[in-house]
Amino acid sequence: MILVTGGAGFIGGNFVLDWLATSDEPVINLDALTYAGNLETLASLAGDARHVFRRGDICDRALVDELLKTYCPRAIVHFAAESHVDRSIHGPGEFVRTNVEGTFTLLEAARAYWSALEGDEKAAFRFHHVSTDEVYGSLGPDDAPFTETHPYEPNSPYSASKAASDHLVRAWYHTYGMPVVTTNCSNNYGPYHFPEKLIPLMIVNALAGKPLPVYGDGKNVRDWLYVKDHCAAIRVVLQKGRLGETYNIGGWNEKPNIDIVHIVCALLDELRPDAAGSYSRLITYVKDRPGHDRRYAIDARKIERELGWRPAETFETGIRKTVEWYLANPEWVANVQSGSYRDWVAANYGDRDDSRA
Ligand code: NAD
Ligand code: TDX
Repeated sequence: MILVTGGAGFIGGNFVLDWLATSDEPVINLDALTYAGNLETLASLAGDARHVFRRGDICDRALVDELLKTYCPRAIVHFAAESHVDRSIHGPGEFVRTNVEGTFTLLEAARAYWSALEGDEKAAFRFHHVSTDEVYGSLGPDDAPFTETHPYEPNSPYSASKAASDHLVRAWYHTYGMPVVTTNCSNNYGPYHFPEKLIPLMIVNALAGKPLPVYGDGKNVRDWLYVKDHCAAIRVVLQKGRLGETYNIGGWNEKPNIDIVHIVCALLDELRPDAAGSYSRLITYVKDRPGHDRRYAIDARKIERELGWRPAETFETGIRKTVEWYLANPEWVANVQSGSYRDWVAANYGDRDDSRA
């Protein structure tokens, strides 16, 4: 049994689906179901006894203690977070609460649980912290990609809160000897991505004939990785990553945002032609994001060399799969956009907790 936090979100949801497709080891999935948590992503697991879902907050120490005591997981894979940079600019408090306080609460609960384990069970336990390349700050055009020893220079409330959580995890290793590993991954894309993020937003807006908002000059660079490659990397690190280490995960796929938007438009032109002409006509330059990091790029040589992980998808194959997935799943998108997936949560969990959305 493994305990996954945030397993109803984009990457956590893909991870749970992938995990149960490749292993019979059960998952206990702890997720608060904020605006970003969507159990429709996990609908294919209905009735599957290997997946136990528990709605709850990672800041709730009593609940985390209860789950650890009841299910005795051999590992915790910690995805739960507030994840959207623009939201962090307008409301940083929730980012500090979930990303910093929540990680602290999990670490303390895990430490108490792990301390009481014995023998092989104690030796096998690990706490895997899922983090981001944004903690390293912004690169200039000629700078080398981020390695694991790059200084931390977070610039947004989101990246600062993730950096703080990374530091807590590191300290719990050095101070208490907790068996932790941290991974710092580049921008993910793929199925079940909430359409507030660049790639899904461009797909759904284009299909609706709405403007495609590009921040600033569109030349900010992100390094893109297909979400299932990230999930595979986490599985490998969980299996054989060295304790106390950090591993960067990325696919060597740097691209300016405007190029991404053109690629999405070209795929839609091919797969769902619009009588009004190319979707690129909808591109609209808008005001820049405050403190917008110019460039991220991941040097993934450590995980490749030490653990033998390599991405299976190129950007070309991954982005085609992604656009095809959104075209094939209009209901998932419509339910997210209309908010009706929240009603499903209310019907199944007895309340409509939008206070933290
Ligand atoms: P997401 O926003 O799609 O999902 C986050 C999930 O966490 C949601 O299901 C939400 O309900 C849950 N959650 C939020 N607050 C919670 C709380 N207090 N208690 C319990 N559950 C809570 O995020 P994502 O894009 O899937 O990111 C997952 C993790 O991966 C995050 O830690 C993020 O920092 C990291 N990451 C994301 C990317 C990316 O490109 N999306 C890249 C690198 C790292
Ligand atoms: O409408 C938009 N227009 C636009 O130009 C949006 C939503 C974004 N952008 C730009 C901003 C970024 O340069 O596109 C780039 C990608 O933006 P996001 O999708 O918001 O992702 P980013 O800010 O790079 O952060 C993402 O990757 C790292 C995730 O949201 C984080 O959780 C992860 O850690």
